[in-house]
Amino acid sequence: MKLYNAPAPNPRRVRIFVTEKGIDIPRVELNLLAGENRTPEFRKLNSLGQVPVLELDDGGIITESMAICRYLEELHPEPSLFGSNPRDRARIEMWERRISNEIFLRIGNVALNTLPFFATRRTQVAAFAQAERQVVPEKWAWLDAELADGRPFVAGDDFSVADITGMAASLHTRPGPAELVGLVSKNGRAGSFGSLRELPPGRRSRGRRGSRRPDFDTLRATNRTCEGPEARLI
Ligand SMILES: N[C@@H](CCC(=O)N[C@@H](CS)C(=O)NCC(=O)O)C(=O)O
Repeated sequence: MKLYNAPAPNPRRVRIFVTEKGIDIPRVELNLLAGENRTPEFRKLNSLGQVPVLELDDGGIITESMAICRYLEELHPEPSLFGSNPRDRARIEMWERRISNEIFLRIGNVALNTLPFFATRRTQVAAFAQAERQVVPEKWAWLDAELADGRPFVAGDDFSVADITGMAASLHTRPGPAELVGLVSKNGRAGSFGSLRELPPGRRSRGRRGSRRPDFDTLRATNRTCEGPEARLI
């Protein structure tokens, strides 16, 4: 098995997932800036020219971060990150979709429509970027209010793939280009997604029942923000 990877938000979701599962998948690192994802060879793996891509030992290909994660969940059911009963599975899917649609993809839309990197790859619509930019803080506030009931993780008692999408949304901009500044809630309950990374993987997804998400402000005050450990952990 091989994971085609790059330092970008969707591959990051898979990297966090793989880290939480405690599995090791050889990676092929692609340089997106150099267009290594646009070559005819890579397009044979993914006609959209995007990462992540999982290449199986029999040559089969799986693209789409969540499809890759679901496949890995089937192969390695423990610790469960998609839920282990019908109720949890539905709640986790619900929260993963909500965070993805309401926040993660919107920040992505700002990036796609403002970053010079994408200018030669697509038609950028500045007004759309601006509209999405305005909505993102409202959505973080919405999530913050949802989490006010004190649940330890976004879909309930356990760390799940929904938290991973929240983490990836938080990490879009840390560190990030100027175009994305201000799109991440660094405070409050939603802000603590970023700091989930501060926990060793075992603490996040194993034996975690009853544990609480760390407070982002505390971590920031002690200069343990989430920028540093990312390269090490994921
Ligand atoms: N829906 C896909 C999106 C994949 C995607 O947008 N990948 C980006 C990186 S985050 C990419 O490869 N962009 C390179 C490009 O468009 O040139 C998924 O969930 O995996």
